[in-house]
Amino acid sequence: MDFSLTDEQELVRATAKQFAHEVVAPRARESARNARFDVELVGKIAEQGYLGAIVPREYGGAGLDYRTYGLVVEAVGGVDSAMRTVISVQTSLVCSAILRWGTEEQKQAWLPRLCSGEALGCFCLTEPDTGSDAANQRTRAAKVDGGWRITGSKMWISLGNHAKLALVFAQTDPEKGHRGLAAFLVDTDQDGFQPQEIHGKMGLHASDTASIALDDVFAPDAALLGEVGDGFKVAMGALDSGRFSVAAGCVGICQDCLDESTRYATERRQFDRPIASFQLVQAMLAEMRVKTDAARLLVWRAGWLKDTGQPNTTETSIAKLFATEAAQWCANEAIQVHGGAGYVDDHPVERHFRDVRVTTLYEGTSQIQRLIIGRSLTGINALVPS
Ligand code: COS
Repeated sequence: MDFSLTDEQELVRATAKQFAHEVVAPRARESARNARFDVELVGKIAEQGYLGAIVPREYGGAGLDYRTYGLVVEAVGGVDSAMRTVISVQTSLVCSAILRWGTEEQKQAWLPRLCSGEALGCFCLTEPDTGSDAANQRTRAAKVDGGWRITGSKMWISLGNHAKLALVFAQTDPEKGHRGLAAFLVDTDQDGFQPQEIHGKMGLHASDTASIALDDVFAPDAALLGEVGDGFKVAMGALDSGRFSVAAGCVGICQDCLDESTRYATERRQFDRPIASFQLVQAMLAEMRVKTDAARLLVWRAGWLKDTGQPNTTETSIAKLFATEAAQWCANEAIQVHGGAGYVDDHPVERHFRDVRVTTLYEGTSQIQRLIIGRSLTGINALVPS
């Protein structure tokens, strides 16, 4: 693997960093304080081409490879995880699934609108009683004339209140287990699609998070993504992309914690000298640097595997596990370096500390990533009784 970036990657990275610092960062604190999902800013992110970064240009996307997409996600994730979540969900969970499984008609119908930001998409897998055990969907899809009727409830759905398109997973035949699952491209204007905002989150206050009731929602036959029975693979494939995106966003958090802590430690004086001169503070900065570099290299490796068409589920889980845990650690240490100043939102590390907490939970907990890595080593699926 070549670690040097191409001229194009350098340019995309520099542009994304500038956009993140000049356009996204100045709005992040107020949006978080007011728990405001910044629709206008989502539009600006779309104009940059970031909502369909990996979608080919023929469908309205930016046509980037995964490594370059990761640089964009890192840049935005370094200043605002709520807006980074929009990119991750729209691009990795929804667009990637349509790209991989969609018919030409489905691609033409949705990808240009998703890439331009005209429509937002949400990924409806998790349910109140179905989290890690994703195959165990309680939502049911029943065949009717011309389509399907879907009934159930979904939980923790990012963009669920604003989405025009919902990628909904449902069970068509409980006896078949994960092989009975199907994925549907549901228009959220359909009767019976009822999202409700979730309040009281620890972080990601500026992110739109919904619970969704599906009450006999109609999806025409043309809305089926893949075949009946493909649903679980649609979900897992999308999560391979989504986990990459979360990991890249967490590299951004690591880097920002390091940058902010280094700046603060250099300016802040105690005992007549900058606190950066104390070895114990330098040790914290050094450890942050090590974790940031390691997380970034793991993300780049996963991206390189994706770009070269190689299997990457395990390496993506390794990147997601390491980068999310590293980002939590860095955010915690960054507050330690900032002292009392880090406990209020004058400094972004306060927001990073709250926002990063969900990253070891969503798109597969750290425990699920370890199970995936463990089974790749042993060939034993710990979830199947032996
Ligand atoms: N890509 C494509 N197919 C995959 C896949 C992947 N990454 N991972 C698994 N599959 C396929 C398997 O090949 C298998 O196919 P067959 O039916 O042809 O044999 C099928 O899916 C079932 O796989 P598996 O036996 O591994 O399923 P398990 O139920 O044992 O475990 C885990 C799956 C635990 C890995 C999965 O449920 C998971 O990732 N859970 C976490 C869910 C999650 O991330 N939720 C967050 C929601 S988004 S916020």
